[in-house]
Amino acid sequence: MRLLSSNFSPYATRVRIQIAKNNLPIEVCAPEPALRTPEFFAKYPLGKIPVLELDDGQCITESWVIMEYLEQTTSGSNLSPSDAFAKAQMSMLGRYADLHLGPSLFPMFKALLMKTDIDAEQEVNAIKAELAKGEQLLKLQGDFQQRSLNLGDIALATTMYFTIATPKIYGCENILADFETLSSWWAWVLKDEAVKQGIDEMQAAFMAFGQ
Ligand SMILES: N[C@@H](CCC(=O)N[C@@H](CS)C(=O)NCC(=O)O)C(=O)O
Repeated sequence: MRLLSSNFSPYATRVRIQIAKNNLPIEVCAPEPALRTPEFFAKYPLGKIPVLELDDGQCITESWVIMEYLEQTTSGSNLSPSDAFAKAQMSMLGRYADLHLGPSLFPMFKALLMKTDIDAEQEVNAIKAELAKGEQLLKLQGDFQQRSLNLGDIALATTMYFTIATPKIYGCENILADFETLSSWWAWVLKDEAVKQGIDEMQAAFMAFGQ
């Protein structure tokens, strides 16, 4: 199997973290054909990475779908609870990352990439409004320190990296400052070696972009 990936991508980084955690024999490579080419779209119709190519040439796209597939096909993995409610809680973290927190960051991230003007204060407030939801969601889920790290944590961690790093460039030193539960969750996930390594890879790619 091989994973079409980029260290800059929070979505691809989630899958690389899972690969590292389970020591999976998956080759990680750059998108090929190149992204945004007709050849890429012809082969991978959704046009995005990550893509997991199976040994028989079949492809799976969408990071969460890839992660669930790998979890189901990896014997002995414990990144997804077997209890249905615990699993729903895990998925809520993943959905929160992709449908709430991530989109709140897009305008600021896009302005950074395109070097266009933005009302940074307004955007920071929009991101904080979504962080407030995540803070409450995590609180209601009980003590994360009492359970093991799961796919939801991994998905949220890579989105959280950009949620912290992007506003910093616009002068917001610690966007998590007012969110006690999210701050301790962030410190907790970073204690995991594979998560830390994935975040470090993204950070290096993000820093290289700014130079
Ligand atoms: N919902 C998708 C999002 C994937 C995504 O947006 N990937 C970006 C890289 S971070 C991409 O491939 N963009 C296509 C492009 O840059 O043309 C997932 O979870 O996999």
